[in-house]
Parts: sequence; C-alpha cells; structure tokens
Amino acid sequence: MNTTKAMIAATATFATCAAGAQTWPQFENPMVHVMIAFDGTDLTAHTDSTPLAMINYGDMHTAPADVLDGKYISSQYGFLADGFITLPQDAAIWIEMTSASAGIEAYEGGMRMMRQNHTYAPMFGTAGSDAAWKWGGTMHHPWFAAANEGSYSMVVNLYIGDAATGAPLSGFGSESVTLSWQTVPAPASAALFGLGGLVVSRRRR
Ligand SMILES: [Cu+2]
Repeated sequence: MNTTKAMIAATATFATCAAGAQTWPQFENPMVHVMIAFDGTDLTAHTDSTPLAMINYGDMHTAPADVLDGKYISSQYGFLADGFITLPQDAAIWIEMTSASAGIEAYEGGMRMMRQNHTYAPMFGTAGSDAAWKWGGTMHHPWFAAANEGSYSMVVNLYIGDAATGAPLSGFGSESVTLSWQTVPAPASAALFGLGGLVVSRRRR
C-alpha cells in the first residue's frame, strides 16, 4: 500500500467512526399528518384515528435526543398546513395538550429527515413544559414517547392565540384532535423470531 492509499484508508476509517458515534432516533412508518386549515374565522384540524405503532428500538441516543433513550417512540404524527394559511396580525396557531394518558411524553421534532437538528425540548406538558405550544406553520413531527408498553392517547386543542402569550383570541374557531398509539414489540424481538424461523426451516431440509 503506498502512502496516499494508506492516508485515504485512514481517513475513511476515521469518518466512519465519527458518523457511527452518533445515534439519532429511528423512524420507519409513514407520516400521518394532522392537517390544519384556517379560513380567516374557523380553524379545522383532522387526522387518521387509527392508533399508531410506538416502537422501542432499545437505542441510546446522541444528546439532546437522549431524552428518548430506551423508550417506545413514534414520530409518525406531524402538524401540516392544509393549504395556505393567513393569520390575523400578532396571532399564531397554538396547539395545547388538554388531556393525555399517564406516561405519554412529547418532545419537539421537526421534519423527520432533520432529526439531528431537532431540539428534543419537552412540550405538551412533558417535564413541566407549557401545555400549549406555538406551531411555526411548517411540517412538524414531534417525538412522542413512553417508557412502558401499553396504549396511549393525547388530546390536543388547536386554536388562534396571541403570538407572544398564547392567550386564546376570541372570535375564532378551535378544534380538538385525538392522537393515539399502541406499543409494539421491538424490532430486535422480531429479528429473533425471524432467526428462529430460519433455524427451523434449515432443520426441515
Ligand atoms: Cu410530515
């Protein structure tokens, strides 16, 4: 191996190690959007009511995503504008958690592909955060998480509020949406089942 090739090999190894040192939360299932529309008076929001899978990959994540370590997670739900939205002056669309199952947690996300740039800051009342969260108008997939297996739900109310304080502004409609999840066995377990099947099929041959 000449010197140039050795250097390239060393650089490639170093780059691989650096990339491997970061672990961001996984996602695999398709996006499910909460479609938000506002016609100047009425705010409407709707989404699929089927509970979504919440999966525990058993991963330890790079900070600040370490708030999701070892938990069942889902980033399938995303808040998305259903058409062009023009807001009243100094107003914003706020999304407030009004009720939730015990044990459900929420953290700020964004576009799923941008997970290395998400803040993972607690939201919707998680860890003492405000129940109301100001939506910026772009597609936002929060990270929902739970430490234990089970069925979870969260009701969020979408309303027009003061852009600075979140205080509801009168004269505008609001709408509540129920988000729900069901934990499913970790992929690692599924992989083990798959291996078991492979062993059995080999023995049958
Ligand atoms: Cu999306």
